[in-house]
Amino acid sequence: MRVIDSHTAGEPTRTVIEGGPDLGSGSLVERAARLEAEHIDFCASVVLEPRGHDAIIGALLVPPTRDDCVAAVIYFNNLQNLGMCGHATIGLAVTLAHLGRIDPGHHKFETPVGVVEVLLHDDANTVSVVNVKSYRLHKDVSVDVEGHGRFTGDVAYGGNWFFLVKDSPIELIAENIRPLTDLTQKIRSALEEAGVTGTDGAWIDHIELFGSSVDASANSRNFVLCPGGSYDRSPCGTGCSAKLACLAADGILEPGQEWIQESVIGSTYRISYQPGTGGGVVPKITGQAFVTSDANLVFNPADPYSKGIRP
Ligand code: PYC
Repeated sequence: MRVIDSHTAGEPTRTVIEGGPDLGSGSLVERAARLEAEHIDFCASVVLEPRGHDAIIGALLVPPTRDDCVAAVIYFNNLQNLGMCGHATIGLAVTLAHLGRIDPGHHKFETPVGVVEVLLHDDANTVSVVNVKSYRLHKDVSVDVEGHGRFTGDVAYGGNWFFLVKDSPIELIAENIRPLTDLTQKIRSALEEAGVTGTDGAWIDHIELFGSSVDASANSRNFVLCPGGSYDRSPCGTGCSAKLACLAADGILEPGQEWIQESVIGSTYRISYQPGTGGGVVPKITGQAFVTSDANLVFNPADPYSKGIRP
């Protein structure tokens, strides 16, 4: 199985180029459901140890259903599929450029939650993604978090579901990744216990804490807990989209105005939005990705961990 690894602002993506499962025909939503239901061994073997690790997002290329899309992709992590993934979309664009499949310019990718527009800049490492429409569902939802007291945040959609807390009680620095992970996992459990969900009962699987940026040129710093328990090394493309929806709804950021979002490791995205039709925002995320390896995964039937180490 041929894979190309990249990182976007520090967050890794593994794109499966050849050797992935045949998901048959149908819409991308149907094929994504088939990947999750019938090909768990494939997903685990690509992203889990010993070949992968908790933070890797897999990107499976499948035939697009639309003529205007240069690629169709299903993202998956160590737990499940992801509807959209901002950092992996930037990584995918750079990967396709590395393969000579796309040139700098405008392209469209199909994802299970909709079509996203991608601008590959001339350096072939910088990418701007115009994401699916994003919106805030609830403002100021409060939950009691075991050992930490009451937390108030917004529930917003950016291609995935997020709970966004404005003022992190723990400093957002790499040295605090362990306590930040523990706290955000507890916040997520508290939301589950309180029955707080996204639209149609969707699990709020990402938690974002915000605070002041370390670099004075950035507007804010974040820590993002991902569904499988790892943290996002990048400022999280879909998390930035949810943030933009909240900034717009609060009248803090004007359409087209730029915001620089810093991650917990100090990497940045430049982000902005245009108003969405019928509400919400259409986010634009700009970041850089780099290819780190072009490899073949080897599957030996005698290897007891060939299908990944699963707890
Ligand atoms: O960039 O959207 C993102 C993302 C989601 C989970 C990890 N990265």
